[in-house]
Amino acid sequence: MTKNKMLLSWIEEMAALTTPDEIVWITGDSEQLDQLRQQAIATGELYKLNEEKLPDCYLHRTAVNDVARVEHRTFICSRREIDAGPTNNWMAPKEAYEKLGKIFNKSMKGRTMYVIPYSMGPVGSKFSKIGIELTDSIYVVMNMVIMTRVGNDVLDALGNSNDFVRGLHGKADIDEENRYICHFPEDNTIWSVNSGYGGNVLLGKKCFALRIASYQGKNENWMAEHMLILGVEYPNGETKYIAAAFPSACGKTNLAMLIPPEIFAKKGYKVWTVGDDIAWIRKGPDGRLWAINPENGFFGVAPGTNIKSNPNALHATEKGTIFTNVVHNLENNTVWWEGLDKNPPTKALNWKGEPWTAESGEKGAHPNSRFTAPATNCPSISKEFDSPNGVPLSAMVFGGRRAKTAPLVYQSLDWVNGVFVGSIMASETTAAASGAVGVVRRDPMAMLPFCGYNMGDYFQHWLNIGKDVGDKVPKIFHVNWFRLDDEGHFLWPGFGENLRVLLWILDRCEDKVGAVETPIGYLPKPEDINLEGIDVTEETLKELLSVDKELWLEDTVRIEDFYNKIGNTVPKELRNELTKLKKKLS
Ligand code: OXD
Ligand code: MN
Repeated sequence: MTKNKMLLSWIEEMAALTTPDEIVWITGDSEQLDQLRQQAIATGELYKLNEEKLPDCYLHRTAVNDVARVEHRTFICSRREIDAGPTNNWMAPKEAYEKLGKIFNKSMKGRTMYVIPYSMGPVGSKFSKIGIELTDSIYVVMNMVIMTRVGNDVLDALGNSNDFVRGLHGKADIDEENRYICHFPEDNTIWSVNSGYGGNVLLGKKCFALRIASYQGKNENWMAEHMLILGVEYPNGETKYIAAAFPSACGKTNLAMLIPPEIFAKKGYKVWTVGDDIAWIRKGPDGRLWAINPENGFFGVAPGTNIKSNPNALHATEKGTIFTNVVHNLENNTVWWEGLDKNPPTKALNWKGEPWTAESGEKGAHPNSRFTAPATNCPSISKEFDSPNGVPLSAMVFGGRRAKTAPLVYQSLDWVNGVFVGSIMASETTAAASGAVGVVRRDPMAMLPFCGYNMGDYFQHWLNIGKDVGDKVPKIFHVNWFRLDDEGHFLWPGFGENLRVLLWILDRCEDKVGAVETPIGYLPKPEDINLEGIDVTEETLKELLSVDKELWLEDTVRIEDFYNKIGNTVPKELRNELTKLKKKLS
């Protein structure tokens, strides 16, 4: 298997702690995976769905107390508390190892420990990093096989190197009171215990590819970001790439898999999906920033996904997919969720496995129910998806859900101002339909729950990258698809029509169109957003592009509070940007 002494001795140590009956190395071989699936089916951990309608697809139900990421149980265990910073939960490494060590102690007795060698990014690419996850869950093995590149070739690529992330996951008793997701950035280590839910246990995703990787990126001069990556192909065949960060539940997967409106499709525009959640970004040989999607699949939210909202995502789930906490349609042994279609099954089990009908008035699928689908299933997957060199970024986009404050789109003045724009990102939490302005949650670069170190140092890292890359940096923009009129209606149709905004962004990157300078940055001239074939009047567009100085001034107060909460690690340059903005607004 491997002669890597560091790896073997670490596994020995973890096995001595958790005392599994057996240790099984995941080779990537399909026969082995088949065997494990059969085993999981026999114990009820996986349920095999209709082979004709959903080939190679399975249903899984988590424990009722274990349905989402647990931010209050997620810790950054750096040696110094200041290095985790005030926006993260912190525990001293010694305390964390001791506390979790007691919970892990003998926790795999009577179970098997699976050793999953996985690569984040194409195996062998200079962007890529290797992790080893030890777990007692076949569900985790099956998900990791979809979400990452798993198997013996990863061990070959690792060789005798010590450069791998050590992940230990144990289901233990799925006890909420003793659930911990601990990250030790200085040790390249993640320990996760007492959960079986995706985001807490698929250690390659948020734990490694964002929290640990953001720390690695700071030390190694690259970036790990909570960003989708998409390519816009022009009728002449040229493709330009955009990376975009939005807080959870703002439609990243939908944007990444955008279907061009017919009027653009007819002209020959296409949109290609490189990634829907995470981007690893570094300077390429040409001096520009290049990005890869380190994942190999989509761990998407099921409810709301349908043939209209996101046909590409829906098609991606038609084979080789694991569904978690959705409705089990007993009529034909398939799955269903709210928002899939208007025909809920009449004979069905809800996400808890109880008999359920839509008439009960209760939701059948858990709101955070998920599909784990291979990226290659997605009809819009980019031909560069597997490229070891990644794709060059023309633009970076930040966004949030703001009823009134942020315009449809604006461009930052330069890189430093763009970092400022990312650092003040925010989203409103309440339902938009009522028209009420919701509770604003600041979520810089959509990284608040995912940055593995001090947020102020993270801002500084962005500034450093800008200095290093110089004038070849991508241009930075902000979008808001969720602007409301005074009656609480969305002003912008969203979905595929967002391509119109992306095209303006790319035109700006090429200096093809002018702009209007405002206190917050450059806004489109209304005539530069193509409204051909949609029901958006010029008047509505003007409203979408308006900037209410009073609201912005109010916002600057909250931004200052937020900066003060982070404290004196916030770079001086960003404080200067805030001062300049205030001056321009008043
Ligand atoms: C996710 C999230 O699951 O951001 O991707 O919460
Ligand atoms: Mn995410």
